[in-house]
Amino acid sequence: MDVRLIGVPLQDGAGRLGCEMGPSALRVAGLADALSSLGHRVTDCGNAAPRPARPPVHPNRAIHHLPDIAGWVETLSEIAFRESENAMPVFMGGDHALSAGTVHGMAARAAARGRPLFVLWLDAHTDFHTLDTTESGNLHGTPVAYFTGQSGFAGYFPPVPHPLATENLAMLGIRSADPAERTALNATAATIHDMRAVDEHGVGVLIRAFLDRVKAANGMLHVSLDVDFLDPSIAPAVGTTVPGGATFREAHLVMEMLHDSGLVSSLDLVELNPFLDERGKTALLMVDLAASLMGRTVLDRPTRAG
Ligand code: 4U7
Ligand code: MN
Ligand code: MN
Ligand code: MN
Repeated sequence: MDVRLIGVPLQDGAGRLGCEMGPSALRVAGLADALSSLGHRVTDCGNAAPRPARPPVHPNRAIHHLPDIAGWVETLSEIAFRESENAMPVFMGGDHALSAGTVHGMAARAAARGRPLFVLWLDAHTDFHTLDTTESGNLHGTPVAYFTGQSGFAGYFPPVPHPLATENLAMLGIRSADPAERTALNATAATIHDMRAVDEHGVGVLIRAFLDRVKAANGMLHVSLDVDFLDPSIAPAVGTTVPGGATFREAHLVMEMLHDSGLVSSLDLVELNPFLDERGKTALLMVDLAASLMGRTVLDRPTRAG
């Protein structure tokens, strides 16, 4: 497969600095080599740069960096559309606000192919705030509301001609949702598998049911992996840790099943904050997970000294 790595040095959507270094850390951790050793043709396209900021100021005074992030959304949507024509784009974040742009662009790609887009959201959080409901004002908490076409973004972010149908959205790993997000999500058809569902059924059962639906619909699948999907004990390099996350094997099993499905058309690796890492362990884990998604099996995983 042709894989295009796109660095997104975006950190303004998160509450603390450091995600800007995420693309570098993923490169240093060997992402390109890990994927090419699996037989893929990998091109590192370098880092994306945002459009100039869009002017409007929002009445919610808590919001940070709205015009700058709107510029990123515009440019990332175009890049996702372009790079997905004949290849699989892998976005190396950067904070999760970037997914507002990548999913927007992949929705345009799916529409151009006449196929439905599905999104698998692997995260501790639902990221379903609108510009009106966010209290932290950190826009990495808003991409899902944006790309599913919830109201309140018009005039601030680019228009959404192809909103993701919420029945095509599955979230896994959830263990933190603010009241406004819960209320809004409960009114949608999205599938929300929180950690309690993972405990009760196991990730395999949950993921298989979703993949069966994607396959039956001849869908394209975008996967968005937030570092905080993982338990903080194995993935400390994130500003928004929440205890009780996915284990090493749960996360790998998700990736392995995604690979077997052959359905994944694009991937975000987001929220890595190398400043908070312990000797690169989170960056290396993210690379290993990407490799599992791209075909590495348990038996060919390299052993690394602790
Ligand atoms: B991430 C939060 F209040 N909901 O809005 C908010 F809990 O991309 C967290 O998933 C958002 O890491 C987390 O700030 C965004 C908070
Ligand atoms: Mn997130
Ligand atoms: Mn999160
Ligand atoms: Mn975060």
